[in-house]
Parts: sequence; C-alpha cells; structure tokens
Amino acid sequence: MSDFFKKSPSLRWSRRQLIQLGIFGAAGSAIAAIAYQNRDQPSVQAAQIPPVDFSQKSIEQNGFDPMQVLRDFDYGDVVYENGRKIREYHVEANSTEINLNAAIKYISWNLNGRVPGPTFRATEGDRLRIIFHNADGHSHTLHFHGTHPEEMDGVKPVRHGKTMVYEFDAMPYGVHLYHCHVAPVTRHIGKGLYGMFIIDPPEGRPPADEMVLVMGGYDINNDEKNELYAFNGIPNVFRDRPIPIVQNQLIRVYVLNMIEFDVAATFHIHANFFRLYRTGRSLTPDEESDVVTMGTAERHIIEFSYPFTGKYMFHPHQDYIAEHGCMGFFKVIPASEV
Ligand SMILES: [Cu+2]
Repeated sequence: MSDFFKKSPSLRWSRRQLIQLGIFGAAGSAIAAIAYQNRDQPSVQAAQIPPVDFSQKSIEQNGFDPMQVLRDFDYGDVVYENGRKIREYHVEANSTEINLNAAIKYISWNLNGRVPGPTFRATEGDRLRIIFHNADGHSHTLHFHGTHPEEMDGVKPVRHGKTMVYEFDAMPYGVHLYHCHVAPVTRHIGKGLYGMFIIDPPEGRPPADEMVLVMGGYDINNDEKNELYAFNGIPNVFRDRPIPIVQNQLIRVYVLNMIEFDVAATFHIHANFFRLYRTGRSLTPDEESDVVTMGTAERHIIEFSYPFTGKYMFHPHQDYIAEHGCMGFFKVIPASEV
C-alpha cells in the first residue's frame, strides 16, 4: 500500500464500521438496530450485518467487502482555499487479485482496492477536486458523467506513476458514474475501473436507509462475453449474505448498470413495487414498477419499503445474468426486533 493510498480517510474503516460488519467481536450478537451515520447525512436506522465466517475470509482475501461498499459514501476531505469550500477526493488505480468464488481468482484493475471504486458524493454546486494517481502498470483515466469542461472529461490517458487532478463543479444533481476511458473501454471497465458518483440536490432527500448496488460483469476468458456477474464486485455475495433491512423503513437504492457486452439488464425486486427516479434527476418519482430496464451506464434511484418480513430476491430479469452472480436478497427484519 503506498503512502498516497493511506492519505485518504475514506479508505480507513473505523473500528465501529468493522464491528458493524462483524469483523471484531460481534459474534453471537443478535440482529440489532444501529444508527448508521454518514458524515454529511442525517442518521438513519440500518440493520446490523450479522457475522458470517465466509465473509471474513472473503474480506481478507479480496481487500474489500461488498457489504461495506453497500453503505459507504465518500464525501472527500473538505478544504478551504481563498474562502471557497472544496471537496478533495483521493483515488488510486491498481491491480489486485480477487476471488470471484471459491474456484476463480481474477486480476482486477481497481480504484482504491475495490470493485466498484469509491462512491463519491457531494451536493450540487460543490467544487470537487479528484486527485487521481495511477499506480497500475497500464494507462488509465477517470471520466466522470455529469457536466464539466473539456479538459476535465477524463479521456486523456494517465500513465503509470502519474497523477492527474480533475476539478469541476458538481452538476447536475442526480446519480451518475465514473469510469476509466482508455480503449478498449470494455476491458478497462470489465476489469473493475468504475464507480458511482452521487450529486445530492441542494435541498436533500428525505432520510432513508440508503445503499448502493452496482451491477458489473466479468469476462474471465477474454471472449467478449461475461461468464460471471456481480452486485458490488463479488458474484452472489448478497445471495449468500442477504442485506438486512427493517420492515416499513424507507429504503433508497442507488442502482447502476456497468455490465459490458450485454446490451441491457433490468433491476427487479420481489414481492413489492418501487418508486423510480430516473437518473436521480427529480425529487418526485417518475413512475412505479417492480422492474426497470437499464443499458450500460444507466442508473436510477429507487425507493421502497417492505410491509412484510421475510427474505426477498432482487436481480436482473435476464435470468442468465441473475444465475451467474447478479443475485441477492433483502432480509426484512421486524421493526419490533430492532
Ligand atoms: Cu483503464
């Protein structure tokens, strides 16, 4: 790990966060409510993650935990220059081997040691400074969706060992993305160089248990088809470790499709309907459904709450994609138990 990597506070998990994930001493604790405090967000109730041995092993070997990625928002470091507030984010590209399952190891190209990369978050109008260091052997870039000048568009390759600073104003509000834009982009994205970029509206959104689900595909054998798929980087992780949510609690999911090679994927939840905010570009829902179709790079906000307890699937309705890793469950816990 380089010094650069250590500088970013967003990369350091607090002991409290690790306890929530069941890494330290949480064994035997019942599912209980915790106040999940994002730095700039109102605290909301989220369910504690039960300890799972499988996940501890997976976390150690892969260096990141999809359950952590789920509710981890990087607001950057706030600095002031000439009285102007700037949010500064540190991001480093590198290669690491990850276990996609018990049998398959895969060399990912990633940002800050995780796939997807950090979920950058800001409020519309904030000045953003993204300090991108390329520690990987290949050239990469960070290309942000959103509105910005040409020189900040992130299409000029940044070579190994070089640093590029992208600076622009956060606009417009919504749920966006960023990714490497070096050709072949299918390969650079497929190997893991992408992430979510949330710009909150100035007036904010109502308090909710907020989470990020990014769909990705893995072309293991370079045949320009995906053999495995995943939510938040690791195939089937939420199938084997259902996401705990609280009955009747407002859930807000930021969902992004970063699957290359497949034309589109849907996002579908079982036994419920969601309100859909297309590209997160409004404060009132565009429609209500239980399935939404997304081409590559499309992303939306969906909101829902589960009136009944139990375990409910979520997955793309392209069943090949679902059955090859893009499968998860919400575990709805009675409000009386939290
Ligand atoms: Cu790249």
